[in-house]
Parts: sequence; structure tokens; C-alpha cells
Amino acid sequence: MTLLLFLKSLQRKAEKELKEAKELKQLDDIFQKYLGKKGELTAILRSLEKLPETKRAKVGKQANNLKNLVKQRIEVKAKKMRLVKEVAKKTDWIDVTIPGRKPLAGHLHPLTQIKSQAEEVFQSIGFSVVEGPEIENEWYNFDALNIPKDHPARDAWSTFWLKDSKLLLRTHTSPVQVRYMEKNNPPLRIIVPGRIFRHEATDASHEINFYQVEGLMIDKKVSAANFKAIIQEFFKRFFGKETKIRMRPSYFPFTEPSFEVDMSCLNCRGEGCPVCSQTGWLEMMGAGMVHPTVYKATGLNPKYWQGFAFGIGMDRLAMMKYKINDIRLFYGGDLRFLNQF
Ligand code: 2NM
Repeated sequence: MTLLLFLKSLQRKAEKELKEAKELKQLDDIFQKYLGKKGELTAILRSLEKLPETKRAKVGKQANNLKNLVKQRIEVKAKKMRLVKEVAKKTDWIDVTIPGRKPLAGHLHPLTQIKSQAEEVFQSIGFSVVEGPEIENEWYNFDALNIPKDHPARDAWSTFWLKDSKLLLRTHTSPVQVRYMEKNNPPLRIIVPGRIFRHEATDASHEINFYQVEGLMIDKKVSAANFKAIIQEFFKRFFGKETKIRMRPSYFPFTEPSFEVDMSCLNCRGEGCPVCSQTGWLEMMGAGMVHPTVYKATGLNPKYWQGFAFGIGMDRLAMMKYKINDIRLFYGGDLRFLNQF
């Protein structure tokens, strides 16, 4: 066999082996086999000088071509293998020091948190928490509360009336107090947190359903001064020691006298700022001394009993505490909002 034919068969062999190589080590073996110190191709290249000049040029060219070909194939394939190895290293690598991912746990809605906080404060001053039905009738929601038959709060644009019935969605939690007064004799000290409904246009501070916490305290001698002390304590515990309150005269059919209660602005501590329209005060709730008509409606004698009642918007408490400017956020179910609490 001539050297040229031998070189050809070497090339076929090398190409087959290169094609089948799967590991860097195999490529290294191929290099040694052909181009190493004792390599088959190395031997031919070394023997070139002993060849007669006529053959040397042709065989030399062929042998060098094969040498370059094998070298290049090995280089290209090795580069590919190294890259694959590196990627695998990055993806297969498990860093056991990385802190585990916490499973997503749910949490209480901000309004539920506010409800619990308010309940806790009132319970600590001796109030019991009472709840009642969201569907009511006219008597408990309006009549017993001395709300006149022709009062606009009763019409279809303030109250949600249930189809084909005299039932309605309660517009405040007062009917629960009425029910409680019917069944329990004073002294009474209760709060009634709950969902209420108003048929009105929604905007940043109005929703058709929202939450309220109302309160009622009745005994032989309960005064407006007692109310002021208790509600002052509530605001201090709920918003912070520095919180001040003030009372202004107001009107509700179910209380006489009636008050509006303001709280010193949390944003400016009463200095005056855009949040409180420069007044230093924020309107927080309504209250008053329970009207004689309400006692009579519930079978109590207003000659023996006196007491106060109040109502606070829970949404408003939450908006003040967490500095939220749109009530609708509480009811949108947007997790980007809710997960902040
Ligand atoms: C308010 C304001 C003033 C109130 C009155 C009663 C009841 F049933 F005892 F008469 N419950 N709640 C009341 C009084 C509610 O909310 C702004």
C-alpha cells in the first residue's frame, strides 16, 4: 500500500472516531493516537525526510493537511463539549444554602384586621361584641329608630329593598342594637361591627357596601361626659396616645342630643394640612344620647335608663390608619393592594 493510500485510510478512521467521540477524554485520546509523540500521523511526518524527493512533496502535503484537519476537528468539537458542560454545570448545580421559598400563606383582609383591633380596644373597656342579620325589616332598621315614615333614607335611592318583600339590606347596624335592647335588660355595654348597605353612587369615599362599628351603653346614670371619656380612650388606644378628639352638635333621629366627633389630624398632629383641609381635625363618627322613642320601641322605660350610642365607619378607620385615599381599594380584590397588609 502506498503512503498516500495509507494516509487516506488514516483520515477515514480518524473522521469516524471523531464523529463517535462523546467525551473530552475521547478527543484527547484521538489526539494522542494520531498526533501525540507516538501518534500514527506523527510517525509519517517524521519519516518524510527519509523519503525520496519525488514523493516527499506530495506525501508531505497530504500528511500536513490531515494533521490540520484532525487538529481543527478536535478543537471545534472540544469547544462545543466544554460549552455544553458549562451550561449543565450552571443548571444542575443545587445551592443548598439558598433559603427555601416560603409557601404563600393567606392573610386577613385589612378591614378584618381593623375590625379585630377595634373589637379588642372596646372589649378591654368592658364592651361585648354582638352581631346580627344583614337582611332586616323596616321596623328594626327605621321605625324603632325614630326615623320618620317620609324620611329620604327610606326611599329606593338610599336603601336596597328586596324584590317583592318588605325586607331590606340594613343601612346601619343599629337594628342589631334594637334587637339586643328588646331581649336584654340594662346595664348594657355592646359594640356591633358589621357590613351595611347604601344605594348610592360610588366614588373615592363612597361604596354601596361598607363596614361600621356601632356602640351602645345604657345604665341608670350614663352621660355624654362618659361617652366622651370612653371614645377618647378608644381613639388614643387605636391611633396613638397623642390623639385628641372634640365634639360638635349634630342631628340624628335616634339620639338627642346628637354629636359629631372629630379627631386631631394624624398627618399634621392638628397643625393644619391638605389631609384635614387646614382645619387640624378629621370627622370620624356620629353619636348621641339614645332618644326616648328608641327606649319605648324596645320596651324600656326612658325614665329609668339613659345611655349613649355611636357609629364609626370601619373603612374610614382603616383609611386613616393606613393612609389610603380610595375606599374602593378595599373591595377590588387586587392582591397588589391587599398584600401590603
Ligand atoms: C350613629 C350615630 C348616633 C346609634 C343609635 C343606636 C341605637 F340603636 F341605640 F339607637 N345605635 N346606633 C347611633 C347614634 C349611630 O351612627 C353614626
